[in-house]
Amino acid sequence: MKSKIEDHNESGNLTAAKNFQDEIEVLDHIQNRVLWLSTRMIDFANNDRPNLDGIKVGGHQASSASLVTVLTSLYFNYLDSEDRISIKPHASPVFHSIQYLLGNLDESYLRTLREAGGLQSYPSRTKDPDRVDFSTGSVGLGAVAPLFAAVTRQYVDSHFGPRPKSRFISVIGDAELDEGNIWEALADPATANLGNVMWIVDFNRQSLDRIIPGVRIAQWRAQFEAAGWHVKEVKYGSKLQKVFEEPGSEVFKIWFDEIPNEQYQSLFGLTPQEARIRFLEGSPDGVTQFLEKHKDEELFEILTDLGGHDIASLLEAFKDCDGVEDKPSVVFAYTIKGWHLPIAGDKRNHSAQISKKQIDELRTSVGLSEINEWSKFEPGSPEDALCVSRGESLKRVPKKAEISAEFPHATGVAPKGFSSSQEVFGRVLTEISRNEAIRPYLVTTAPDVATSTNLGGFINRHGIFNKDVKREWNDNSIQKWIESPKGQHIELGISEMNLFTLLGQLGISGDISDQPLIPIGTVYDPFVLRGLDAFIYSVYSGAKFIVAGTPSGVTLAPEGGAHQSTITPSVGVELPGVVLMEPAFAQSLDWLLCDALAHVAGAKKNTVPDLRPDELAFYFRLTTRSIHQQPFYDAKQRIGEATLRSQVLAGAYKLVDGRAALTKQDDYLAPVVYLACSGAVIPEVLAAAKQLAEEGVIAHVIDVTSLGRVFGSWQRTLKQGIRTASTPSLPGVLRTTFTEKAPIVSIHDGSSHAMAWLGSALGMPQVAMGVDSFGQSGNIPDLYAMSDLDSGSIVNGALAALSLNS
Ligand SMILES: Cc1ncc(C[n+]2csc(CCOP(=O)(O)OP(=O)(O)O)c2C)c(N)n1
Ligand SMILES: [Mg+2]
Repeated sequence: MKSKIEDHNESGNLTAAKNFQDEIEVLDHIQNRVLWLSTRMIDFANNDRPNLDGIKVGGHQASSASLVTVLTSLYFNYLDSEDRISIKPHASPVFHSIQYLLGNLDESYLRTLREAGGLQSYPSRTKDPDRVDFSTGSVGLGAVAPLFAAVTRQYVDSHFGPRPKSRFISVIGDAELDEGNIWEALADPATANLGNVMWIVDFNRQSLDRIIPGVRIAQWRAQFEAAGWHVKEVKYGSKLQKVFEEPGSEVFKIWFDEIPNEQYQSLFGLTPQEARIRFLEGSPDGVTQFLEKHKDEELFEILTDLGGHDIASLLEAFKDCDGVEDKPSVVFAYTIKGWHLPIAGDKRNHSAQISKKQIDELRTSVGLSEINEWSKFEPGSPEDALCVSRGESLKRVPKKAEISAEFPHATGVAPKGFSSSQEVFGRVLTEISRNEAIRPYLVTTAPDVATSTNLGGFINRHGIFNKDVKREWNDNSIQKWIESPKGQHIELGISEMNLFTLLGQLGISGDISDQPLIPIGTVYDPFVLRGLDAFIYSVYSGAKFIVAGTPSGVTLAPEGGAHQSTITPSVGVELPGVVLMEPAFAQSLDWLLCDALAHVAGAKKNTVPDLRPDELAFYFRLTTRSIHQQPFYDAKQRIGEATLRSQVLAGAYKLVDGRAALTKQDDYLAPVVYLACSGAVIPEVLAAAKQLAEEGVIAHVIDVTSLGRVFGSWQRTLKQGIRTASTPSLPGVLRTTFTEKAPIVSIHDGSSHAMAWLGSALGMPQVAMGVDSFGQSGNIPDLYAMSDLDSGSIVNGALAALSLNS
């Protein structure tokens, strides 16, 4: 893909060179307008818009100015409609200004920065009015998203035929490189050799608090190169380059490259005369003499002429990266934080805003007045013509790609004796992949735990994705992991951040690569928290996927406290867009998983109760603990399959009817208690229910298959009550399971807190039992006993609940 500048250059004649110069001039005018609009947009939000709460609105004029040249060069010359780009969070005003000039955003939005329903503080796929490819905000995450989008595209091209070529671009802040997830992403073999990836680092040598100490470029360069990246520096603007061509300039260049960041940055706040003295402090012999011929003002211009603000140098560097097709590229664009603003280079400029007087001066300097300050370029001007033509050529026609397969209610994997939810999860996946209408869209991934989370069966059948066919050196008849371009499992190294980032990109593949997929990831449940930031990021980005956290709770008992999870249910319940599922029995898991697969696929048929737009990611919290399946079949016999299925999908059903279990006496006299539980701890609960029945207590056992859905339903009816100032009605799932007024004991192999709200919903006393301290190595009975989750303690919990009710 050639840039227009490249065409000019290649023609190699004077007219082309003149055209090139003309175009640079037009781009220069555009970047000045972009600088104005982005600065004023922030100024307006803070100073002109009525402020109702007295809180500073904020916005980042300096961070935005830093990227004005880079983003102008990209959007008004380099990018193609197929390219996908992630923008540094604090440059969102620049992005929106450009979208406005390109004709993709109405003028009125320019006055809505950081206003509810207006332009978001940081680019947001789901909340901004203009098209954002990748959300950014939590630094580091948006930076790596395009890298994993490129992995996804490689997968899509390989399985569904090549899409039109895209370049995956990240424009990131230099301090973002401090985030560990960046280096985890680079280190993973899955992200290697992607020639269509380019990162542009806004190398302004400043973070939020400070000037970044020392000179770090050598270290960054070495780290990128070690990861197999092509590294390009755009350090010098044309004025500097010209001086470096002068004889005797070597010593000046050496000092310019070696001067510490802090010393260099301090130049910006000085007068030209002071700046010369400061620059020369500590310089080697010869620099002072070499620079004598330049007057102070001229020298100041030279010293502050960095490549990241030189359009031609930037475009040349991007072109150079296009030529490198076998590895990702990173461009270090040396920039000035606060470029062309009075706060340029100031170490305190991160949140600084220029004054009204300075705004007025800036407005005048770009040839605008208060009357036309938000205008686009004069119709018919070369700038207007370029805006219009670039707007046209960057238009993207979304392709409507859908998965039209019909999904079954169940695969029929229904073991009769003992089985664990983790094992059944693997079997359901393998089974559903026999369906040829569904199989092509399934893609699994795991951070080095595929075998231990039961993905082995699926991988044996469908292989590992590798863009090249790999020879199998060990002939293992049990584990056949064939690597090929048709493999459907993407194996990752141990990085849960990479897992959730990849799931997020696979989950928006319908949008980014015009091919929806059904992504499924597995991870040890305690390490969900290790990838939590990327989990949140992916769901905030609107990605749909399934993830299994397994094993969970303290059931990985011998592995000790570091491998046991307690607070993950709360994460699953509380994260917007995430549905926590914790089915204990095989058939309930089969129903829920088939339903989740259909939902992620966007299939309109067979989803119960209906399409649920607020459900994006399905988080199955599973276990390796084998439990006997018979109690579930007994419940099915009692309730009927269709009703039971709809209750399981809604999130809860009555596993044991305490009245039916009570045989010895008249039940109308007996006390009633609800034992509400989820997952692995069910055998202890059933044993407790039996003991209670023997003691004349009616103990109903409620198996909560999806705490997420039950909580979601309750929140909906509660909010409805609040909004209409009426008594909240009980959601159907709670009405059909908790049919009588009775105290509740919740029992969970997780923090007691996650289920502790049930009593308030039902208006009854509750005793919440769970795991509220770090575990240790042991066996399940020992660890459950330590947390009072053994059957005897549960009986005592029930008696406590009854006494609270008396
Ligand atoms: C994960 C995370 N931690 C902290 C912040 C707060 N923060 C916002 S910008 C910033 C510094 C960014 O510096 P850099 O990436 O170099 O961007 P610049 O403003 O210099 O362009 C910090 C710490 C954040 N947004 N995300
Ligand atoms: Mg910076």
